[in-house]
Amino acid sequence: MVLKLDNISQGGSMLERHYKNPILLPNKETWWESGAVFNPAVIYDGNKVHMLYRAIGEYKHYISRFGYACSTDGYNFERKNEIAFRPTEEYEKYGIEDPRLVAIDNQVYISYVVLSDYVAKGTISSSTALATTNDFHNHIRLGIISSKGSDNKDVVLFPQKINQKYLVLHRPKNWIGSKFGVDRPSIWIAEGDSLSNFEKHTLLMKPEQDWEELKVGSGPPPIKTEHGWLLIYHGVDKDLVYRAGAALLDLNDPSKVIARTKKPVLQPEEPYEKVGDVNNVVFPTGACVIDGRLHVYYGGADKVCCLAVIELNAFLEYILNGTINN
Ligand code: BMA
Repeated sequence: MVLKLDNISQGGSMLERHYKNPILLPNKETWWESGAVFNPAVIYDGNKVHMLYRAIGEYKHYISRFGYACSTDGYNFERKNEIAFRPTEEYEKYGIEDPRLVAIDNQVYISYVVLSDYVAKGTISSSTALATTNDFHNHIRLGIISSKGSDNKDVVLFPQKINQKYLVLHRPKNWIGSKFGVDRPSIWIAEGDSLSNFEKHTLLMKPEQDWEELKVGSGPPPIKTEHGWLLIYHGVDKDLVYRAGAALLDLNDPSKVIARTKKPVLQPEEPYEKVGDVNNVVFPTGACVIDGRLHVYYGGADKVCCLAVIELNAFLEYILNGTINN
């Protein structure tokens, strides 16, 4: 494994983009995904990578739906023509966005952003809802799980209970100010006896570097490794450039951050990350480990789905050492 250290020291991306990028493009043949397909969630069942991705078919209302695609090699994806998950509830009226997939006790859960207000009103407040599925086409909705009025996105569940509790990471946009001990939107951790009611909210990670100056939010659900829970997250700088960073959380007490990269591990460099519906965005939302290689799935410029890969062990070492030596 050759780490692209020169590239990193120049502020480049450490994760290696797949040569087939973008791995999913808008499909002009299908109205609901003709405009953009991005921010993909994945789950790997040991045989296939299942993907739910956000799709845009029109720009007047910009309402998102989810499509489904699946792959046996992790990068050639076969998609279905029909919509996999569409907004039907009042709280989803103006779209469902940015799915995250996780399996807990062999049950697949989808956490996803819901918009109940028309985006163009300018006073959008986002919530996050949860659903289960057994086939990625039929869903059982469990309702909104984010705290009322918290304007919450980037809500991800841990794939198992820890100390008998379910754990969640979330990014309440308006939990800022002296009462919250943080002045910009940050990543919080909370626990619950059920998946619908979380408590003991604790600040986990706030913006620290220039590249994450405006806000940080979780990417894919954390992945369990021997060195801790691996969290890929995004940071937004003052020019609204979205980059990705990585952190390791303590295995038994994930409210403890044991390491965090100072430099981004992926940042917009390729044309499909620099130019799209929103320019200069890499937005990781899915991850899995296949044959020891971490696969990170991300949206490029709110337009296409992409993949970047790295040897998991080398990456963990980098996160641990990078933090210590920097
Ligand atoms: C975030 C989310 C994502 C989007 C990103 C960049 O706030 O809305 O869906 O990819 O902004 O535009």
